Amino acid sequence: MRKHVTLITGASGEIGHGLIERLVARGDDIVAVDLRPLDPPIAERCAASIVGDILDENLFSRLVSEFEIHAIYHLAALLSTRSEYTPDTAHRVNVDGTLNLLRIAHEQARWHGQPVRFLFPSSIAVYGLPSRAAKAKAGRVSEEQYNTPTTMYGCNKLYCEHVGRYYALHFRQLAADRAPTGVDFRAIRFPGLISAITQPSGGTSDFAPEMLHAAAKGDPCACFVEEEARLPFMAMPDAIDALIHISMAPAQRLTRRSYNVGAFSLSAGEVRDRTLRAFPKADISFSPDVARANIVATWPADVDDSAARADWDWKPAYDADRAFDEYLAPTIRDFYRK
Ligand code: NAD
Ligand code: AKB
Repeated sequence: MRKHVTLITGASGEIGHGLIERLVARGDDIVAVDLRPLDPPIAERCAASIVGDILDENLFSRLVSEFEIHAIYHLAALLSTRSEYTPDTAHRVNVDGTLNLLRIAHEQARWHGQPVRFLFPSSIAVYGLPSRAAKAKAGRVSEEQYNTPTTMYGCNKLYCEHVGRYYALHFRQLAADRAPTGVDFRAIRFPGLISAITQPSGGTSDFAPEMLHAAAKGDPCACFVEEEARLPFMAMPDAIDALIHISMAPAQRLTRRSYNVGAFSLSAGEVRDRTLRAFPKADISFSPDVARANIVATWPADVDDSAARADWDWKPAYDADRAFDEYLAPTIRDFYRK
């Protein structure tokens, strides 16, 4: 008998860290895959922790000979700034990699006869607001608006949302022996995430966590966007909650395959002010990188997450005050004190 497992790709990243702990705590057996090894204390809690590339099909053939996969959290990706520097590689990892995982989900569902839940972290990068004026006017953007991304990462995420929906509903639609595809694809469009215990790299919403982590370490920070640049953000525990919540929602309640989730919206200046309140000696200046700031200008200031609230009872635990006062400031302070 092969062991029933939940597969997590990109497991060594910021979301993977916290997600593994939460899933192990509720009794899931985890198989983790990442190019980078997991921290040993986390790896020890997994059924298997594999250092490998999601583009390596042999890796997955070996894996399915040993494990039966019932859910996939497909986190592996190159984030937005890194993707702009290597767009071809980004397309391979973000799109071809996702196709590999969707194919595995379909094959596994056919093997064991049950749907495979496929959780996909999409992003506010799927939006492309045409100007700063349009962004200011748009306010909270709903899922169907401004689906005109201006980054390779945003294009990759939007396409993968579509191809995920295709795998769930239409894959093999002309086959004579057509059966349900078995791929239960669910995507969340995350805002910029802020973790107290990991630091991001390669993203464009990174300016907010960079400020906080630099302040806690006593390092200076030159913010790469202008003070007025505004994005939606979310504390990492809420992001993990959102993934677990949507994974457990009854399929018949879901009215769409991709959902916005919101928590709070802050300008870079407001992040600086909150950081200074927690770390009064912080040395934060603004030195905008025009190209990166222009990417932020195409992402919405806030999102309309009413569908997630109605369909699977989404409600963030952390607004801006709670996120900074009860999670970020005290946890980051403790983290760097150790
Ligand atoms: P991260 O960069 O910390 O983690 C991504 C992980 O993927 C890394 O550990 C990396 O080594 C791994 N990876 C990259 N290419 C790989 C490959 N070819 N094979 C195997 N592993 C590979 O990012 P994160 O913040 O943990 O994000 C996880 C997911 O959530 C990503 O898909 C990201 O697009 C999405 N997301 C993140 C945010 C955010 O603000 N952090 C916001 C929206 C969406
Ligand atoms: C990035 O900036 O690339 C990510 C995201 C918002 O998807 N943090």
